[in-house]
Amino acid sequence: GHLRGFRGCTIWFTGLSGAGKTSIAFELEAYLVSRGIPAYGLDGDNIRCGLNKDLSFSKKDREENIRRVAEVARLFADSGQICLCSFVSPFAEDRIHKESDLPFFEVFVDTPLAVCEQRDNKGLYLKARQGIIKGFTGIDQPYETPEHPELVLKTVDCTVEQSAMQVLSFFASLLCP
Ligand code: GGZ
Repeated sequence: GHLRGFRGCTIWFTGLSGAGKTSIAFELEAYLVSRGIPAYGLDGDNIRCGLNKDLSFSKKDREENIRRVAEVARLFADSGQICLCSFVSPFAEDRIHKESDLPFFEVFVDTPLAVCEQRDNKGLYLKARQGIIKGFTGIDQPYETPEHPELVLKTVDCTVEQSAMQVLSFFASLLCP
C-alpha cells in the first residue's frame, strides 16, 4: 500500500470553533495511546498559550499560527508519531505539509455554524455577535470549507466516541485495505 515505510503522519482537523475538533482528536489520542500507538494532540489550548502566545487572530497571525503548527506536526510525524492537530485553520492553502513526503490527512469536522453557535461552550459566539470579540471565524471572518478533505465528520447526532471511531476506521482501511 502507499503507506509502506510508514513512520508517522499528521491528521489535521479543521472546522469552526465549537465544531468538536479537539474533543474528537483527544478521544482518538487516548484510544491510540492506550493501545501502544504513539499519538499526540496539538490544539489552540496547548499551542496558543506557549509556542504561539505572540500571535493574534488576524489573518496574518492565523497563517503564522498554522505554519508553525504544521512544522511542529511534521517533526512529530517524522519521529514516528501520529500527530493530531485541531485548529480552526480557516484558510485552505495553509492546511498542507509543505516540502515533505510525510502523509498529511485533512479531516473536515463539518458542524454547521448554527449548531456551534448554539453550543457556544465558551460563550465566544455571543461575544462575537455583540462585537466584543472582533474577527471571529464564521461571524465576521471567513472559513474556507475544505474542497477535497480525506474525511468529513458530520458531528450532529454523533457522539465524540462515534466520530473518533470513524476516523479510526478510515485509517484502518488505509493501512489494511
Ligand atoms: C476564532 C477564536 C477567536 C477568533 C478566540 N476566531 O472554541 P475554541 O475557542 O477553543 O476554538 C477557537 C480557538 C481558535 O484558535 P486556533 O488556533 O484554532 O485558530 S486558527 O487556526 O484560526 O489560528 C476559539 C478561540 O480560539 N478563539 N478568538 N477571533 N476562534
